[in-house]
Amino acid sequence: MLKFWKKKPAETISEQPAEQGQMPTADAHAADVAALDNASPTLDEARAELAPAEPAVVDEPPPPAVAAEPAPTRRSWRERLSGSGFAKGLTSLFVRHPKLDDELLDELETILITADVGVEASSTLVEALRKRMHKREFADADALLAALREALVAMLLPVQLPLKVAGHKPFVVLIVGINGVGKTTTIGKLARRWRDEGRQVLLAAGDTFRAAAVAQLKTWGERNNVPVIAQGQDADAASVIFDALQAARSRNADVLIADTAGRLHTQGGLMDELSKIARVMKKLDADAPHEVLMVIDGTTGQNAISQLRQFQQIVGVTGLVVTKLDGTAKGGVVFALAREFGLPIRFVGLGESATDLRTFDARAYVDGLLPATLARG
Ligand SMILES: Nc1nc2c(ncn2[C@@H]2O[C@H](COP(=O)(O)OP(=O)(O)O)[C@@H](O)[C@H]2O)c(=O)[nH]1
Ligand SMILES: [Mg+2]
Repeated sequence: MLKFWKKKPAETISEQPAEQGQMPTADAHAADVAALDNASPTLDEARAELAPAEPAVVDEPPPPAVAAEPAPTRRSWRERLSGSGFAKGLTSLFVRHPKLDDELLDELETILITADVGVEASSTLVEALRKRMHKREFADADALLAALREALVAMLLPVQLPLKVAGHKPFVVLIVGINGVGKTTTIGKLARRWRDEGRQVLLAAGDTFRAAAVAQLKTWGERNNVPVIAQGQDADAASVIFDALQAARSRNADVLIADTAGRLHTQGGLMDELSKIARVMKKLDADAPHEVLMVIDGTTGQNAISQLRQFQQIVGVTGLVVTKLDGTAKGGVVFALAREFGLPIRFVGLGESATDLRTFDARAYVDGLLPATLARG
């Protein structure tokens, strides 16, 4: 009945060359199997909880065959962000209204609110600027813009806390968030980034709710030469991820990134699934997951706040990725999230391709959103 635990990684492990200075993966695997055979009570519990599923399929990309995506030219933050409503609104405001007066500040407040900065945060920002303006601190609109820039950067600096993938091997990253926000895409980008940094990465196709989700993850794996652990559609997500964590340990992988479903038949179903995933991981590593990364679509506006609140209750979120900030995103939701939760913003998505994920940088972000200087007519 438990054969699938023992069998499936065995065939694939031998394909992996043992890395220098590390325990040979085959031995590591044997040790894992032995550990399972000796069935500690916690592993028994894990097994009892996991329905015996179809054998996992390890989607090994043929090593030299698929060339990784050619590196597209990395566009600057400003190039990516200047299309946002935020950037456009501010540019046109200062062009239309170069005079420093209360009306300008009222309009500025409206732009900030429209860009999803949040009502409270917007009025706090603007009132602080208003006081300084009345004290004649600003010589011209450029000076006001510089002050706004600094105030915005100050809001974001506390959440500029990059993810440190260290201290655990494998370092387990659980990706959560509602459907369509960019979870699978972000996993693909992270896999590419960490692989390029020389880490051995493994992906777990834990969104078993939709067959397309598994296929999509496999495509990212192939494209970037990163193995994907998957089972058939409707497989138990916790079992897939448990499996993947075992495989990652056997292979001495550096990072395991696990995809999850964004929606199940019921909200309670999603809650149960995510807590089961976390519980089952802990049978193998009491500290796992080491990062619960919630992906938020930057175009969803204030709804992002309630999404995060809900996921906080389901599973302790430890970091955020805000996607789709390129193009038409309003961009202000990043400030609202920073102010409301203070959770680290690890990365932002500035496009759809593999290299369009940036480590969050408060100053680069604000510089990208704001016009550099004011065009004068
Ligand atoms: N423009 C843009 N599109 C993105 C970004 N991240 C994801 N997407 C797109 O959003 C859509 C949904 O992404 P997906 O990863 O399938 O979302 P999931 O359901 O959360 O896994 C896809 O069309 C992605 O290409 C981003 O940073 N910028
Ligand atoms: Mg997905």
